[in-house]
Order: sequence, then C-alpha cells, then structure tokens
Amino acid sequence: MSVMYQPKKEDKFTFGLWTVGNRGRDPFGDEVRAGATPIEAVRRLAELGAYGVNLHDNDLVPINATAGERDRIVAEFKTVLDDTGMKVPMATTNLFYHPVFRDGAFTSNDPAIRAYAVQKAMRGIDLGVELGAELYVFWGGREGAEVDAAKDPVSAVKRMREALNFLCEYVMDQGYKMRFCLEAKPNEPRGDIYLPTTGAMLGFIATLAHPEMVGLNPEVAHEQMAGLCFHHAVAQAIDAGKLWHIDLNAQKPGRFDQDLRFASEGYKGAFFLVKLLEDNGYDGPRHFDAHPYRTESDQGIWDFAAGCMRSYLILKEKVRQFNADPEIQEAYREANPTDPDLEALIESYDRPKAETLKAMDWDPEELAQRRLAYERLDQLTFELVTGAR
Ligand code: GLT
Ligand code: MN
Ligand code: MN
Repeated sequence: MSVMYQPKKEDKFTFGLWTVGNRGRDPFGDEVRAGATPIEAVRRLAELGAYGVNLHDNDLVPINATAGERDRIVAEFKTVLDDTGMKVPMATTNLFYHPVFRDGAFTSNDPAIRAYAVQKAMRGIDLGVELGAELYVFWGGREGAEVDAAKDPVSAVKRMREALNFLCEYVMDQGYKMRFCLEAKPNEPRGDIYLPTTGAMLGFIATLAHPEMVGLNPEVAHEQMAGLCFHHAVAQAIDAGKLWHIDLNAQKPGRFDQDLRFASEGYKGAFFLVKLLEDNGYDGPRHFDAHPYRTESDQGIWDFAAGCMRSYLILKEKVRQFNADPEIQEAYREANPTDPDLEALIESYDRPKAETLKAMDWDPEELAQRRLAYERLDQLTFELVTGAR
C-alpha cells in the first residue's frame, strides 16, 4: 500500500470503542466475533496511525461497576493512552442500552428515569474530562416514540432542553473545558426519534440557555437513512459555526442504520463530503462511527479500520487534484459567473439599492438562454474520482 495514504496523527482520525468493539449482533442474529477490548482498540488503532478513540461511559466501565472497579479500569486505560500517545477527544453517555431507557432517557415520561439519566450524563462528563475529552456527544437513541398516544412531543422537546441546560450549567459550575455536540437520527431503535435531522438539531440549539456551548455531530448514515443529502446538512452546520465533530461512515439510502466502512457506498457523496471538510478547513476529529461487516472475523476489524482512514486520505488526494485541475476549474468558473456590481447591489439591503434594483430591466428569456454546462463538469468529476483522469 502506498505510503501516501498512511494516516498520521495530524489527520485526527478517531474511532469509537464501540466501532472496533462491535461484535456483529443484529436484531436477528447473535454475536459473530469477540470485538476489540478497549485496551486492544487503543493499541491496534495507534499502530494503524489513528489519533484517538471515543467512548460511551459503559464502553469502558460496566454500568454496575463499583467505585473501586471504575477507578481501576480508568487507571489502566489511561496508562495505555499514555503509552501510545492516543487521545480521547470525545466522550458520550450510553442512554439507550439498559432496559431502564426503553422509553427514553431525558424525554422519559417518568421523572425518576429523567433524573437518573441526567445523573448518568454528569458522571459520564466527569469520566470524559478525566480522560481529556473536550467534546461530549448526545445521541438520543431512545428519545422517541412508537405510541404517540402516550407521549406529548412538545413536552419531549422541553424535557430535552431542560436536561441540556442543566448539563451546560453543570459543566460551567465544575469549571470544565467541555462543549456539547448533538447527533440526530430519524428512527431506529425507536419508531420515530425526536429532533430527527441535523437541521432540526440546529433549530433546537438556538432555543437553549447556552447555545454557544452546543454544536453538532452529524452522521453520514443518519441523514442518508432519511433520504437527505448529507453534505448539504454538513454545509449548513459549517455555515452556523456548529460543525465541531463528525461521524463518518456509509449507508445505502432507505435501509436500516448500516454504519458501513467510510466511503464503501456512495463514492461521489463521500468525495463531496471530504471536499467540503477540507476546503472549509474543518479541524475537528474525523471520527469513524462504523463497524465491520457482520460477515467479518476479528482479524477483519483492522482491515475495516485501516480502510476507513485510507479511503478518507484517497478522497482527500482526489480533492486536491480536483482543485488543481485546470480543465475542472475552468468548468467550475464558467458555472459560477461573477459580477461585482450586481453582487454589491443584492448582498444587503438599503433603500437606494432597493429602488435601483426595482427599476432594472431584466429579460428572463435572455437570462434563461445562458448555458449551464454541467454535463462536462460532472463527467470530469466522475473520471477524476474513478481514477480514469
Ligand atoms: C450508537 C449510535 C451512534 C452514536 C453513538 C454515540 S452510539 O452506536 O448508532 O450513531 O454516534 O452515542
Ligand atoms: Mn453516530
Ligand atoms: Mn449510525
């Protein structure tokens, strides 16, 4: 394999412990492999050139561990992080696995479960801080409903807001350097999950008491499950200054959440996603939230992990070629005409500009004649991405 695509720390590639630890269980079949332990994950990923790992509280510390067990596990894990130079840039809480959360955590109808969920998140935040994480993800996997007769969706959003406001205050009160990222998903494991898209999350953030502390963690598969264009959602997050973390994987539209190896499906979308991140100087972690095919053995875990990183770097090189290709750039310029006077006229309002614009004589027939030579540009893109160019 070419050294050109060898991952380096500065690429900031990370994996959830739950990704390489995935045992291939699904609703219709049992485990097919052992999955990597947290210690093994850190060591093997470090060898492959990753920057770090992310974790749920219970990926590392079992939910029923005593305080002593917790401290021993965390100390051992920190030793391996130190040995390998691996970071934990992001942590999160498992608020979906235990049966207690089967009808939601922050949005449960039961105040005791809501209180327990907030307590669990506070403890998870403490753990994240102890491991050096400065980002904390909230994926509300169980925050939804099948039986709408039983739950009020307006209360659900209010409860979500109360929990996040509480936890923002907790972070500030503790003096932690920690920001939150919200991750949307339309459904699965619930029939419908509240705040189902990145755009919905963005609207919700504006209603929080500390919106400056809360950004986004969009995931490829989650937007594509709903048939949406992922890189457009990411573009909106970038525009809002809220793209602080990203979950990279692949997905066939209209399926269950497949969490496939990055770029294994939808090469073109993956190319434009990498282009968006690279062209806009995204400098957060490039987190792979995916898992090996269920057909894989334990050995295949590392082919999977290496493949995610290598595919990203291949697409990054394709982006460089795209941006440096004179013919492609010429076609792009043709597709993006400029007119400084007109742009100045419409970029912001004042009354004289409005009057000038109103008085202008536009001929829509003439404007409609202008050529949009997208066939050539799109074909050039295809040839570049496939290596024919
Ligand atoms: C779970 C989910 C992911 C989330 C993880 C963080 S857990 O695997 O499918 O999309 O990012 O809670
Ligand atoms: Mn995810
Ligand atoms: Mn997913």
